[in-house]
Amino acid sequence: MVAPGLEGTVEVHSYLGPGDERSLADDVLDGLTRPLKELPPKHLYDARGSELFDDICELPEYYQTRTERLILETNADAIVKRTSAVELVELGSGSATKTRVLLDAMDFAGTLRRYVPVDVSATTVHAVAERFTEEYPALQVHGVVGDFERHLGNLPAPAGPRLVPFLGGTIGNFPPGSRRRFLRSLAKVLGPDGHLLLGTDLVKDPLVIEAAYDDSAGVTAQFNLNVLHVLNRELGANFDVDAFEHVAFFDREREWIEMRLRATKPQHVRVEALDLEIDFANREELRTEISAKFTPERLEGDLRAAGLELVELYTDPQELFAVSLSRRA
Ligand code: AVJ
Repeated sequence: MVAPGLEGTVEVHSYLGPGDERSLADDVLDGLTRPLKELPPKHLYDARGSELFDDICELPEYYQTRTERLILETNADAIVKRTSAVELVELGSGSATKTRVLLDAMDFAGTLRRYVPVDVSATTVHAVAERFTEEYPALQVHGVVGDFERHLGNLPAPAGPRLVPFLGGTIGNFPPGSRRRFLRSLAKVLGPDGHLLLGTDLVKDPLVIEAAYDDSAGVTAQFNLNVLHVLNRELGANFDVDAFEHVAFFDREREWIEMRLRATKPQHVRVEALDLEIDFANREELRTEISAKFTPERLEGDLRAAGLELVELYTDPQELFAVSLSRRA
C-alpha cells in the first residue's frame, strides 16, 4: 500500500475546440497554389507515416535518433543535477523512450514530482498519463490537450525548477524566423529557474546528411511519397503516386536539408474537396520538409535571440548531434 499523501494524481485539461486546427485543406490550398509548391511537414504523419518514421529512426543511415538517445543516456544524471528539475514538461508526447531516460534520472535523484504532457491527441495524453503514474507511483500528472505551437499559455505554473525537453531535432522543421519565435515562447514557459533541453542535428559532411534522408532501403522515399496518399484519401485528390520521386538535398547556404517530391512527367491533379486543379510540369517539385542543421554558433545565436543563454552543450564523440541545455538570460 502506498502511504497516504504519496499516491500519484492525474488531471487532464483540454484547450482544443472544434475547427481549431488549421486544416490540411487550408495548407493544400495555400501551399499547392504557390510557384514553389509546398506542404508543411506535419501532414507526413498519418498512421502509416508515423509507422514509416519509426522505421526511419532504426535505419543505419539515420544517425539522429540513436545518437540523441546515447547523448541523453550519457548525460541524464548530469542534466538533472545541473537543473535540480522537479518537473518535466513534454511537448508532443510521442517520444516516450527518451522521456523515460530523463524521468528515471529525476526519480533516481529523488527530485521527480510532476510530469506535464502536452499533445494534440487526448488519447495520447491519457495513455502517457496512465503509463507514467503506474511506473512512478508518487508522480503528479498534469496533462494538457492542446497544440504546443498555440497553447503554451495554458500550461500550469511551474511546481519548481522545470525541465522542458524539445528533442529529436524537430526544431529544425521551423524556418529561421518562426524558429526564434517558437524558442521565445518556450523561454516564457520555463519560469525563472527552468531549463530548455533542445535536440539539434549538427552541420556536417553533406553526403552523410543526404544519406540520412535518402536511405538505401527506400524507407524515407516511402515516408515522403505517403503524403500524396494522405491527400488522395483525405481530400479526394487523384495524385498518381508512382509518377513522383523522392528528392533530398542539403542546401549549404541555408544549412538545411529539404525533402521534395518531383513529378516524373507532366501531370494534372484534381483535389475534389477543394474543387482545385493543380498542374505539375515535368520534373516540377513539391517541397514537403525542411530540416535545419546547426553549427554551435547558430544555435547559440538562435537561443540568444529568444532570450535564452546556453548553459551546456552535450554532444557525441563524432559531433553528429547536439543536446543543449539553456535557461532564461
Ligand atoms: C522528426 C523532423 C526530426 O527532420 O530528421 C526524418 C523527420 N524527415 N526523415 C528530421 C524526418 C525525413 C525528422 N524530424
